[in-house]
Amino acid sequence: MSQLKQKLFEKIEAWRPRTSKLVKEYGDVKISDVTIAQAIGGMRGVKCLTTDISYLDPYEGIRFRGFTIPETLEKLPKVPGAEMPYVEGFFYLLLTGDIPTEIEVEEVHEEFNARKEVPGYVFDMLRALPADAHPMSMFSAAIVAMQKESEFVKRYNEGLNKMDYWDPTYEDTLNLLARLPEIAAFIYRHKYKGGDIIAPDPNLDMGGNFAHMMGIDKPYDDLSRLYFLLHSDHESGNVSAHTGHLVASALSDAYYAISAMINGLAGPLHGLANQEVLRWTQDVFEKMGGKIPTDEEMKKFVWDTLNSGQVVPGFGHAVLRKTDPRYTAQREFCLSHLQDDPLFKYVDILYRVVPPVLEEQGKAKNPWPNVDAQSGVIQWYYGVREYEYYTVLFGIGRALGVCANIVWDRALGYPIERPKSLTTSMLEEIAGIK
Ligand code: HAX
Repeated sequence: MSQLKQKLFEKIEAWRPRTSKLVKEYGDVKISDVTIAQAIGGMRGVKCLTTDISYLDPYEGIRFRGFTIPETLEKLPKVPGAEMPYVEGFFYLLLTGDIPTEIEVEEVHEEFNARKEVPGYVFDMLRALPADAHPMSMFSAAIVAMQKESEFVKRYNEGLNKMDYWDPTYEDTLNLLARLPEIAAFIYRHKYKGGDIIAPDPNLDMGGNFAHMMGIDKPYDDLSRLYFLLHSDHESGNVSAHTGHLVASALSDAYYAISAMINGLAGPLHGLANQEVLRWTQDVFEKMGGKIPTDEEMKKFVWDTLNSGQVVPGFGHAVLRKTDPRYTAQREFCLSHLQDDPLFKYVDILYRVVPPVLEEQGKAKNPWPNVDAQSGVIQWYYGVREYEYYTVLFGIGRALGVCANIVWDRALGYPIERPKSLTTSMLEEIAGIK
């Protein structure tokens, strides 16, 4: 058993009694009431999921295993000569809850290296897809195509004890995570660079290797590390994380669950918002003839969007009630690497202009920028100008968090998810209308 798996096993053994005790002895304790507005309105704020991988405070933002983004960036071992930590070490943190040593990071790197070979049929299938297939549908299809490799399915069919479900789930998730960067880079180079594929370099860490396979020079490696880390997890209730958890709860394997997660991420109100931000910003850029708009001019573009019944992409959030610290972390990266970029200046103006406009409009509960407001602009700067590709990058990151969640879901024996529905008549009756 690898060091990581052994450590995880010890953590699982220690954790299981906590969950059993809560269910057996405190199962009747109420944590939430549900209103009619919540039942109709997307279950906003209903506390009915459990995860220990991350927690989202509305005013503070995300904590990964208890650590804020600045703490996470500061505490994790860094790639030599780089500003950002190893993605491998970050995954170790998500999975075990502990900050790894350099040696432990190296072991995760070795684990990924041993598992990273992408089956040839995945590339054949991607080549056979229509030229105008969206990169997210290509990514999802590539993942589900590998489902036949599932260790979980093999072991389940042999008669696996429920207590051991986590073990082949761990194997599936590590195999999958090891392959995602190469699949994603293949999609990019196949679709946009005439099929000029760059082979992986096993000596590089995950972020470094991804930048290498994309064919983009430093500091794109650091940007990739930051990007994967920031997008990894946002507790369980967002569409992508929840979809992954939900599908896996039926004991569908990690390939099915992560492919489904990617499909959820591909919605414009969720992960696709990063492409929408760039589309929107580029549109303003063209209308302005490349000139930097005044705050008043920008305000008009924002109002035009709102008045035509559309959302301003990159702003607002279902849980957050302040500027997303994932936005802030990317902004800091921009300030040190692309301060003078005209599109970055646009984003900066939007940061000043949009929140008061949304407040004035009075609909959005959170007028502040979210993770997607800044990310596309950085990709554009480093030459990734095909903005429909951006959500694939989000998907690599999100897979880290969802995979860690799925392993723990299986370890703690979380059951198949099945909330109860009511009819509209029943709600009317409860409300006393009838
Ligand atoms: N622009 C215009 N209107 C907005 C808005 C925005 N950025 N954000 C919220 N609103 C509107 C909502 O559409 C809603 O209008 P209706 O009452 O007419 O339906 C109203 O304000 C109340 O919404 P809310 O309670 O504040 O927000 P929700 O929890 O319903 O939705 C969203 C959260 C993120 C989907 C929303 O803020 C939005 O559409 N933002 C723009 C798209 C975006 O940036 N998505 C990415 C979010 C981060 C993420 O998940 N990344 O993956």
